[in-house]
Amino acid sequence: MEILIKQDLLIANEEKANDLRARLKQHNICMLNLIGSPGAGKTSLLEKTFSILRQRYRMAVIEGDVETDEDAKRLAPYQVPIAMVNTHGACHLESVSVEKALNAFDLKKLDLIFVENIGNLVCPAEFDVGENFKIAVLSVCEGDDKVIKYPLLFREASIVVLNKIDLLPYLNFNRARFYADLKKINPKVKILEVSCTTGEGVDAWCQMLLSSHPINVIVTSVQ
Ligand SMILES: Nc1nc2c(ncn2[C@@H]2O[C@H](COP(=O)(O)OP(=O)(O)OP(=O)(O)O)[C@@H](O)[C@H]2O)c(=O)[nH]1
Ligand SMILES: [Mg+2]
Repeated sequence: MEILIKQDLLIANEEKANDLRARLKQHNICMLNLIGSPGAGKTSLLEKTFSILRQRYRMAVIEGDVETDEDAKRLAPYQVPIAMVNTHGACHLESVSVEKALNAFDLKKLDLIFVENIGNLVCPAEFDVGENFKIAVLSVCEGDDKVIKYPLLFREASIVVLNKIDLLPYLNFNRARFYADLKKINPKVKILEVSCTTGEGVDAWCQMLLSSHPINVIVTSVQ
């Protein structure tokens, strides 16, 4: 057997992601890739963000899910353009499906695009989808050991949003350990504690996105 073409899928994904980043840059758009376990609070964070920032930023969301339009329906009331991607089994988004989603938007009318990746703490971190920054969303319910057990995402993330802090009194989540592990593998990471239920910390998250163009804000805050 003679193999004429052997293409590394990860390389092909990366090349496409670089093209997407360049295209977004032409439009001065920042794209943030939200990654976290099922139920960590990615959609809840988007709900809060859209309700606070939609008058100030022209935002859109690429809503990734294995099946259903449940999350897209939750975000519909905020009147932000939504492109839904159902992977029908795949545990992460790839740049080729993000490209199709981007084609659904009028990029001239956007400043900020969120990608809600498939609920999964492992695979989405391996695939560049053309984002400017990866944002890890972890809820305190998942435990303080997740940084060392699933290091890739926490190493790659520019920001870690620690969600559900309203539940801390009922859990044995060790904040000091979580911070120490995170700083060890990613010294520049910015950590934001929030509760999407009580709203605590959500202003700080929005303020960070607001202070100027998100690309500048995040780059500054992680240096
Ligand atoms: N107590 C508490 N519950 C929260 C908080 N944020 C989200 N939840 C709840 O956690 C559940 C999961 O939240 P989602 O926002 O759907 O999580 P997700 O990360 O989008 O989940 P997938 O899309 O399935 O990966 C929902 O019932 C939320 O109401 C929080 O800060 N505190
Ligand atoms: Mg969701």
